[in-house]
Amino acid sequence: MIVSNKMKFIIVLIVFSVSLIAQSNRKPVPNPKLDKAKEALDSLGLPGGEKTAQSTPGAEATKAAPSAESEGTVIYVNAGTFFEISSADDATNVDYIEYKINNGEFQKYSNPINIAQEGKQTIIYRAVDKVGNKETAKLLTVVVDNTPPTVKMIPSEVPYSRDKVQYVNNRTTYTIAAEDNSSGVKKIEYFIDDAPKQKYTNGNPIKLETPGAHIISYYATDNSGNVTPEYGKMLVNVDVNRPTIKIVESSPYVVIGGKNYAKKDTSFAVKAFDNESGISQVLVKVDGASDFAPYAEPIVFTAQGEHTIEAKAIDNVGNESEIVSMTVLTDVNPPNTTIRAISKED
Ligand SMILES: [Ca+2]
Ligand SMILES: [Ca+2]
Ligand SMILES: [Ca+2]
Repeated sequence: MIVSNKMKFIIVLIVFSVSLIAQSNRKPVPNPKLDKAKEALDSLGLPGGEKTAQSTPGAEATKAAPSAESEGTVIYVNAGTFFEISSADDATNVDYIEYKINNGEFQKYSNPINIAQEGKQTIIYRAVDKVGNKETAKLLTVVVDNTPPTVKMIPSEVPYSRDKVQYVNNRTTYTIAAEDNSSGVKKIEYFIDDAPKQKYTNGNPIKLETPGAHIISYYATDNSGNVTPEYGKMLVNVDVNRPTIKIVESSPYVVIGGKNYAKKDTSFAVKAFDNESGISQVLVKVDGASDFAPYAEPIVFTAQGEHTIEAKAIDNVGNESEIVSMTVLTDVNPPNTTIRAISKED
């Protein structure tokens, strides 16, 4: 799926005059980057049919280095970009085109230029006609960037790892951040499972509400067209199910007058279940306490009378169970037995 941008062959046309002639077999392919380059060239204010009147040898030395202000629009390219220079003359034809990269020496132009070295570079170029008129040199500033952006995903809550599965709830959101030190990040894209890719908008984190396992794949493109070669991938399992919970007595109740009595030494265990992220906390409220407290071990009542237990559980991604409760009567007092002597006549 990933096409290395180094594989892309892009020709940027640098046009000296209005006579744009396709001289090369290398036809520019329709490409946004090419359009961008053309826009950049347009913005450099390319004159039509310009022909310098200057013919004094040696005078070009000062003209060959335009001032920093004239660097104009910077275009971002990568090592797969080629620059084709063409020129036309209104009378005596072009003798030759020459160019130099940065502070190098002028050299005759023959084939499209490729700059492999990363960083900001200038291409200075001009042509000379058959009678020796030397064009005022022009300059194009390019930033060669061959390094793709780095990209990372930041979930709003840290997923809970259980048996090598990362669990999240359906309230978690996902922010994607990309960095590029050279040409800058142009766009971030992502797709969920096999759905079509979407553009990621900063400040608008991704939501994942459908229960079950999902993969968010994400990557970024820089202004030179370099794409993160290996997509970032976030594998999560969305747990939307509340835990289940129950209170279990250690012995069956004794029912007297329609009321449940606990047998002596009966204990009450709270049991919670969650098949996905698992149980994080079990909380109980005994005999109408004001707050829930962590449940540690089975509860035994030692005071005579009515008792209540309320219990709830929370799973590892924060889903809370419903609250279950039970009421029981305890009788901790043994019977009181008496004996008396009775006469046979009675
Ligand atoms: Ca880059
Ligand atoms: Ca759950
Ligand atoms: Ca009793």
